Amino acid sequence: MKIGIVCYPTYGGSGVLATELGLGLAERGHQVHFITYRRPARLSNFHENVFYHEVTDADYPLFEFTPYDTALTSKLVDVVKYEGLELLHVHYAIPHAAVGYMAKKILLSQGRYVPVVTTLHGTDITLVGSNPAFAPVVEFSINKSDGVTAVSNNLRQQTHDNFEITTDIEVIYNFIDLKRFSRKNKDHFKKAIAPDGERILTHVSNFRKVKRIDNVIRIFKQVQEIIPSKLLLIGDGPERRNLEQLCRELKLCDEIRFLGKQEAIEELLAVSDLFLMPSENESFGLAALEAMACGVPVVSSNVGGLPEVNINGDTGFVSNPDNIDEMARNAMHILGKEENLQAFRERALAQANRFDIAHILPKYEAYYEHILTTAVYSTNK
Ligand code: GMT
Repeated sequence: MKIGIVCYPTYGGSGVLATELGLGLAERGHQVHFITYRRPARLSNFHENVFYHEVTDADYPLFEFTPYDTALTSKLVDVVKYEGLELLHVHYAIPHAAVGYMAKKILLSQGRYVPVVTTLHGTDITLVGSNPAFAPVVEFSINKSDGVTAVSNNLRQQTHDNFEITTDIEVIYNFIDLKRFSRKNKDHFKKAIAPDGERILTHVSNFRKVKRIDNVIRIFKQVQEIIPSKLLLIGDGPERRNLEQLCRELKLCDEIRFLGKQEAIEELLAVSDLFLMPSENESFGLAALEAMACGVPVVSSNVGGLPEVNINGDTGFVSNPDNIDEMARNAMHILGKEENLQAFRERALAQANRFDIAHILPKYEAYYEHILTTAVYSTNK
């Protein structure tokens, strides 16, 4: 099959998932065309079945805001036509679902039909999508997609709660490639980070408010008062300056390392003992799943799709987002005894195995087939 994938190329779950999906499809013999404004972070190596089309800046002195949506639409029309794409899969509804719809209509006016599948990732429905500045377009373009998937049952439900949805939403969970995350021996990293055998707690995100990294630091503060430990903060974003300030105020600068954006996350997860994700909002929590794939238990909030991924009392614990004390107690329960930690590690890994690419990717292939056979050329969508 020839598939076009539209996503954000930035450091964020939807882009990571879309890129890994494209690479996985290419491995299985599909031809995959990524269409976006920058080469996605995880699309670094050459693959014979992978193509990349950059949406170049359509800038002009008149524009205060570059009309990216228009440039992306034109690029989609072009790539579908000249590369013979059979299906467009757009990740993150804003603005991609509307852009996909527009491209489909332009192509239809030229006698060519390409169905559009939209994958909802989270804030495109919750924080951002429900904002009146976007909501009417989000609702319309979801309903006009030929296929819609959501990354958790909770996100599917939230979509129904927030919008008038007239189309079916299929839940296809996010996935990881367990082979990539299988725990590597990185003892030299461990020695460098925790020279006296301290426990290593980790958080990975795009450092936005919704991730509540201030609470990561506050949970860690309680833990390290009882259990010698270090905290790795991986990623970067708008909250970083405030967080560095908080570390100084709490006098934790020697125990916390800001590592910035990292490509080989699996090497850092390989030395981690616990992953913290106290988010205010999280439709799935791909970063938590990546940790579990390295056998790292998770202490997280209980919002959104997190309880579908992190099983309370089994792969870690879930709590109300602001219950820092409970999250700190749970972290200490896991880290306090070696046998506890080992048991949580094993169960986290077993749970991650259920989300392996080998199980999930065929669900996307089957869904594409279903859309291709049911969507009709003269569709009113
Ligand atoms: O909104 C974000 O945090 C970024 C967003 C993205 O598109 O990168 O993340 C969302 O999609 C991920 C991949 O499906 C999910 O794992 C995250 O839980 C989700 N984030 C939120 O819902 C806050």
